[in-house]
Order: sequence, then C-alpha cells, then structure tokens
Amino acid sequence: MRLAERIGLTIAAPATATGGAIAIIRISGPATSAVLKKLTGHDHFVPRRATLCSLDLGPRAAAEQAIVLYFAAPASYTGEEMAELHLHGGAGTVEETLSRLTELDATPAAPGEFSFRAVVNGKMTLAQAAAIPDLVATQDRLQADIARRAAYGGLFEQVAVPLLTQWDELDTIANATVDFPEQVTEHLPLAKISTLIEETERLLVPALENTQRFDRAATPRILIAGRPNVGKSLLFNRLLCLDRAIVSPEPGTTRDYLTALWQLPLPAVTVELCDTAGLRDTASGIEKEGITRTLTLSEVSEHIVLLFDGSDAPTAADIAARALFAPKKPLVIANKADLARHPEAESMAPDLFISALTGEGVPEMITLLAGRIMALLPDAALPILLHAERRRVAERLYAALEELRSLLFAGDLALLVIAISRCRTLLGELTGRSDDPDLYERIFSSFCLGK
Ligand SMILES: Nc1nc2c(ncn2[C@@H]2O[C@H](COP(=O)(O)OP(=O)(O)OP(=O)(O)O)[C@@H](O)[C@H]2O)c(=O)[nH]1
Ligand SMILES: [Mg+2]
Repeated sequence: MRLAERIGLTIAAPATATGGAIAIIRISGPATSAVLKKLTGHDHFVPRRATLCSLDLGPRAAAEQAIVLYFAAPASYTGEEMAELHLHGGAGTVEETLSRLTELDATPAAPGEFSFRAVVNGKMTLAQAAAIPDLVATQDRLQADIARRAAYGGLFEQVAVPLLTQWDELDTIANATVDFPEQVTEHLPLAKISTLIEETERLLVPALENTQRFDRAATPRILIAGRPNVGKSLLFNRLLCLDRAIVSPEPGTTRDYLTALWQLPLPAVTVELCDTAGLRDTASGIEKEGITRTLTLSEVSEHIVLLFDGSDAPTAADIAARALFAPKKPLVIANKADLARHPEAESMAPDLFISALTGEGVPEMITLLAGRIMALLPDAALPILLHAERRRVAERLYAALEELRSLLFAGDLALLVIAISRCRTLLGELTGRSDDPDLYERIFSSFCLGK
C-alpha cells in the first residue's frame, strides 16, 4: 500500500536504535488517544507534558513503566495526533510494546512514514525531509552542519521557488501557443526562455558540484603506500595511537590491507586510514595479490601518502611508486628522520621528513593532510542536494535544460512545448512541488524506521 493510502492508519515504530538506555516508540494517527487509553488506562493526557504511566503489555507480560508524551494535532512532528513512549532501552521491551500496540490497532510504520506525513501536512518541505537521512547518519560535525543547513536553511529553495513560478508561467504560455502556431514567435519569448535556462543552470550546476564534493567528503580515504619496509605500518599505528598493524624489519610484512577510522581534529572529519602491502616486483603469489589490492584501492582513494625511507638511497621500487601515483598528486613523505638523512633523499622531492618511530614531523604531516582534505570539502554556503533521488532529478533537469536549449531555434513547436513542460516538472520535483506519488515513495523508502 502506498504511503498516501495509509494516511488514515495510526502507525507506530521505534524511533531509537537498540542498545541505548532509553528506547522511544512513536505513534501517529487519528487513533493515538484510543490506543494510549487501552495501553495505559489514562483517558486524558495534557499535551507535551511528560506523564509516568504503567503500560499494560497484555495478559502474559508484566507491566512496563514508561514516560508518555502526548501531542495534540496539529502541533506535532507529523501534524497529526501523536505520542512518544519512553521505555527502558532493551530490545525485548521494545518488541513486546510494539506487538502490544499492533494488537491495539496501531500499524507498524513504514520507513520514513512519519516524515512523509509531516510533508503532507505542511510541517516541512520535501527538500527539508530529504535532508533527514543524512542528518540522522552524520558521522562528524561537518556532515551534521551541512545536513542541518539543507534541512533548515532551504538554500536551494530560496532561489528555486521563484524560478519555478517563471517556469509555470512559461509552461502555460507554451501550451496556449500550441493552438496558434502562427503566433509562436510573438507569444513564446525565446530570449526569455534562454535567460531562464541560464538562471536555472546557474542554480543547478554549483549545487550539483557541491553535492559531489559532499559525497566525496563523506569519509575520505587516505592510503599509505610505498615500497616494503619504509615504515607504513608503524606510521599507521602512530596515527591511530594503536598497535594495530604488524611492524617488522622483514620486507613484505603487510599483505592484506588494513583500514581504520581516524578522526582528524581540524577539520573535524572522520577519514578512513589504510595501511597497504609494500609495492615491489616480487615472485610471491600472496604478496603479488596484496600489491594488486593496494593498487585497486588507490584508485578509489581521495588522498595518498607516499612513504619512502629518507635514510636510504631511493630504490627502483620507490621511483616506480612515485611515477605510478604522480597523477594522484600524493603527499610524499620521507620517513626515518631519526636516522641520518641519505644525500639522495631529496631526489624524491618529499613534502616533509618525519619519523614514524619518534613522532617527529607527524603533527606537521597531519596539518598538510588536513589542508588537502579541507580543499575537497563542500562549501557549506552553497546548496547541497541531499538524498540520492533528488540528485537523480537534478541530473535529469540538467539534461532537460540542455535539450530545451538545443530546441530553441530548431523551429519544432511541439517538441519545444514538451521540453518546457519537462523542465518545469523536474524543477517542481526538485522543490517538492510535485504530484508524482512515486517520487514521494522513492524518497521516503530510504528513511529509517521511526522517522
Ligand atoms: N629508525 C626508524 N625505524 C623505523 C621507522 N619507521 C619504521 N621503522 C622500522 O622499519 C621497519 C619496517 O617498518 P614497517 O612499518 O613494518 O614497514 P612497512 O612499510 O609497513 O613494510 P611492509 O609491510 O613490509 O610493506 C621496522 O623494523 C620498523 O621498526 C622510523 O621512523 N625510524
Ligand atoms: Mg606494513
């Protein structure tokens, strides 16, 4: 059943993940009071006041103590009559309460159903709702900041909504013109259409670019690469402050790559740090496989730290690695600065000399890495299109605008009118003014339960 067809149902779902001290179950819909009465015995709840209740979980279960918060319509998240049950945070209690609610005529909510109702009842725009999954899933403060701006700031909508009004007007004129083709040039202002295409692209293109940055910045990967024995694993351990990878004087120690999340202090970004198999020509099948994996991973890594041994003359393997990664502009680091520097070390053009053993130079290396990460971060002052579905719509709109531009002077009125209408519809979808029920289904199906 579509979300729109379930509007009359009273729905319930857990709003918190398992494992916390308190679990919250949300209820929304016209039968909320009736369900609460059967569950707690209370006839009346003062809206927004916490009430300690004993929950009747059925004949075979002991009663549960819970705080009940009641919201009268329309002053609630969904705009409907709603309640929150604050329970002890055990999975069993939540499951038992939910199955009791089902017996009392509440229906298990679908993912995103609460937010869907909030949009339907004008509590938030579709664009604001579309930012919610990112807001819920944020890993660090930067992601949270961006998702909040998208959810509450409406950066995109501020420009898109007035543009949509212009597209609406144009669409109306275009459709009227179909019946009077001889008046096309008179009534369809081609120059104005051209300007409108440009203005729409001026909004769309930076938003799409910024969105791509946002995706890439989600958890950037930093790969530590280099020939065997240069100290990759020791550096990996030092950065993580953890004895995680095996460190040994034997070259070719690391085979499988190791990954760990690493929190950079400034900017406050979580990155994925990878220690990899040393790169060299080798006959060993297992080591070869490790090297293949290093190379595959390097292709999908945003940043590469190319490590070499600054106390030793650069080897053929160092030079080959330098050439291999050159297109990815690696941070080139000379390690083992605690030992005497080899006169040829400079030939590798290192950005920095460090010692993974003593920690010398490591803070400076972190600063250099942070600078590179910052350079790829999205601009929080520009719009970001959160939610994959909105990105797809934005890309379709970009293609539609290009098509319309190519049709402007082609002289085919019918195609021109269709193209105008398509641009208007897609911009409408992007600003949440769409009658397409499937769009709503697609957006809300990716939400978590209870949102
Ligand atoms: N003096 C000194 N020794 C170091 C330093 N970094 C690493 N080593 C030593 O160099 C040897 C190799 O270190 P690893 O971290 O295992 O090197 P790796 O690059 O991971 O090597 P593979 O896994 O074989 O590719 C070990 O004996 C380390 O103790 C350093 O900064 N100074
Ligand atoms: Mg290693």
